[in-house]
Amino acid sequence: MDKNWNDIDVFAKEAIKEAGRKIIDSFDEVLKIQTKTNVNDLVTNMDKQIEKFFVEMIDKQYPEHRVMGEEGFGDQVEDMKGTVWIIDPIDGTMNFVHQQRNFAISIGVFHEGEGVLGYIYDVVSDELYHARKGHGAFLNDEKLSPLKDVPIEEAILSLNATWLVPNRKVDHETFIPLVHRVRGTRSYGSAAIELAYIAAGRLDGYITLRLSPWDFAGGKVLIEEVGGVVTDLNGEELSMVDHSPVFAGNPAVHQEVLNQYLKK
Ligand code: 2AM
Ligand code: CA
Ligand code: CA
Ligand code: CA
Repeated sequence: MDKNWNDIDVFAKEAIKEAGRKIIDSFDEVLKIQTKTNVNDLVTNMDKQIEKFFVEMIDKQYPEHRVMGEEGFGDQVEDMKGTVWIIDPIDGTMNFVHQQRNFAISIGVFHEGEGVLGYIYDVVSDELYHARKGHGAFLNDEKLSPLKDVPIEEAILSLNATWLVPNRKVDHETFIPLVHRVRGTRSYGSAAIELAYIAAGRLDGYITLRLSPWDFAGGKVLIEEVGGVVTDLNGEELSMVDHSPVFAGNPAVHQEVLNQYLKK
């Protein structure tokens, strides 16, 4: 191993906590809000400022690493060679703007295509989910347990209502029988938080139709470290350089839902 992953882990956690303080401090200031792909796809000056903060910190400390960030201040990353930081500075921007809660910083650090470090920081709850491949996953200082098998009837499924009404991504009837069968459904509006909740056993499945690598990179490392599964809707491995539908869950729920509802 040519890298000191422990040092990188300590550095990442310090940077994430500092970024969290910057976000909390910004609550007193007026946000500049712009739209991206559509009127409901929001971005603020804080999304940009926090991404720039990470890019500058990483460039200084680890100039040989590359950074893929949602807001485009990092590198143009088209392959996963070497060490790549995949960063969403604020995941759940709509929640950040409207609620000042239920948003997170999400970071995955990959080496030669393999997820090594994963972080999701729910800033307002001060919950830092962190994992290092082969060394366990944690919520703050508490070690997360391997995910237990849950029957579909007792599963809590995270699914946005968007996918149950006519939409451009999927036949809106697809998930109705599954929604009827599970114990309950939830939607938190932050992919990173939903993935962190899977890792913590607070949710048993999460289905969404279009995410980018910065939405799921940190969560994938976390979930895999507790024995969960993160794939596309066909059960195939996710690309770390392309957007994709995402289905994450504990292993039993993931397999059953794939076999009975998705792989048809
Ligand atoms: P974001 O807040 O970082 O943009 C909202 O249901 C979740 O989907 C959030 O995690 C959000 O991330 C993500 N998402 C991905 N692509 C999106 C888009 N084009 N518009 C809004 N949210 C998007
Ligand atoms: Ca966004
Ligand atoms: Ca996001
Ligand atoms: Ca974002």
